[in-house]
Amino acid sequence: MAVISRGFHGRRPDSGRKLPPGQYETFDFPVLSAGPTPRVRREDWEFTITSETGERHAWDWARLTALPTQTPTVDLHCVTKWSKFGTTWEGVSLDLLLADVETAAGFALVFSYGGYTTNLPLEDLLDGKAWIVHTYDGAPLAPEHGGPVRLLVPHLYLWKSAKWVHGIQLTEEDDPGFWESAGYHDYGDPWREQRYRGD
Ligand SMILES: Nc1nc2c(c(=O)[nH]1)N[C@H]1C(S)=C(S)[C@@H](COP(=O)(O)O)O[C@H]1N2
Ligand SMILES: [Mo]
Repeated sequence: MAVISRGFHGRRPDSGRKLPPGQYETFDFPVLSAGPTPRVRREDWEFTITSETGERHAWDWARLTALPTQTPTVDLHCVTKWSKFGTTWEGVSLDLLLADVETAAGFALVFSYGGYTTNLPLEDLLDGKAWIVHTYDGAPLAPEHGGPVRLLVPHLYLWKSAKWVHGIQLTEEDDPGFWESAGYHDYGDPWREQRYRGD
C-alpha cells in the first residue's frame, strides 16, 4: 500500500504550528503603528509600574539591563490577520518586574512613549506570559518595532504588545486603551477570534 505525502501546503515544513482561526502565515515582519515612531534614546528611557495606591517603581536602562533575562520564542498574531511563527526575543519577565509591587489590582493599563495605551487583566502579565523586550532575533530592537523596549504578550493579539513601552498603571477597574476604545475587543484572544467588541 502506497503512503502518499501531500506536503504542507503553504506551511513551513518544520513549523508544525497551528494558525488561530482566520489568520494566515507571513514570513516578513510587518510594521503596524498608529502614529509616528517615537525616537527614545536608551539613556532617556524610563519604565514605571504604578500601583493602584500610587506606589511607583521605576527602571532606567541600566537597572533594566542588570536584571536576568529570558529568551522566549513565540508566535505572533496580529488582528489584521497575519501570524508570524517562531520569533525570538530577549527581555525581562513581567513576573520579575512585578515581584516587589504590592497590589490587589485586577487590571493593567500599559502606556507608551507617543501616547499609545492598551489594557489587559493583570493576570495576563504574570506566570511567564509577558516580557518587556529589548532584543529581537539577536539584535537591538529596531525603533519601528518598538525599540528601545516593547511589551511582548504573545498569547493575545499583537496590539496588546505595546511598542516604546513607558509604563504600566495598575487599576481596580478595567479602563480601555487606544484600540479598545476604538472598537477592538477588550481582551483579544486570537484562539477565540476576539477581534472586535462583541466577538
Ligand atoms: N506604541 C504602540 N504600540 C503598538 C502599536 C502602536 O501603534 N503604538 N500598534 C500595535 C499593533 S496594532 C500591532 S499589530 C503591533 C505591531 O507590531 P510590529 O509593528 O512590531 O509588527 O504593535 C502594537 N503595539
Ligand atoms: Mo495590529
